[in-house]
Amino acid sequence: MINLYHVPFTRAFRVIWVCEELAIPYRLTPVDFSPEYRASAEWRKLNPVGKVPVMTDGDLTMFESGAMVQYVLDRYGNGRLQPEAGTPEHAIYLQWSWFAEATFSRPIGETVNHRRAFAEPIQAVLDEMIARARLALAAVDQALAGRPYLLGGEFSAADIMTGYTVMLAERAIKTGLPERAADYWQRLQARAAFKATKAAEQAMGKD
Ligand SMILES: N[C@@H](CCC(=O)N[C@@H](CS)C(=O)NCC(=O)O)C(=O)O
Repeated sequence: MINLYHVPFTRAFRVIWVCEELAIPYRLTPVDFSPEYRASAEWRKLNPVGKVPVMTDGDLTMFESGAMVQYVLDRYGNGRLQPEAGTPEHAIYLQWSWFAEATFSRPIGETVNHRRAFAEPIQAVLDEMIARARLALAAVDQALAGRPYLLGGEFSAADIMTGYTVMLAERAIKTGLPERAADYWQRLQARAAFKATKAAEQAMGKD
């Protein structure tokens, strides 16, 4: 069974969400998110740079949330939530999935790291990162013109990858989401699988 080492509000959210969309069973294992534990040899064996999440499935152990989502789709998805590999539609699906983490999440995550690393954060550096996040958000907003989801009429895992980052952006960018991105975010939150993901996070550690 898929096992996710997870801390609420962090990136395994994407993997839980894809499992919920596909109705695949999974287990959540809480992780001590302290810098000390994440620097420990025990955790570095699972994630060599000391981040979360980590996923296991039988003998397989993985880090990188986007790669986990893709693995779950390819192994258990039966063609759901992504276009057929090798098609132009799949290329655009990959584009948004990678964009979500490599370009959009990156400056947002770095604002968190910067604040944690420096007792006196440099405002100009934070402003530059937020400006890059706003530009990425504007690209998402533009892509949603006349369509409910990034690939058009159908929800895909690219919306899971991007939806998580929109959630981060909403918190980081104090000026609110642009109109189409705001509607998109409402649409994503209304999904039963999104609600089940939130509920699974909330239930963590309570059993
Ligand atoms: N690209 C990685 C990013 C992982 C990441 O930055 N995780 C955050 C939590 S969501 C973390 O562990 N932050 C602590 C740190 O960077 O020291 C992924 O998608 O899995």
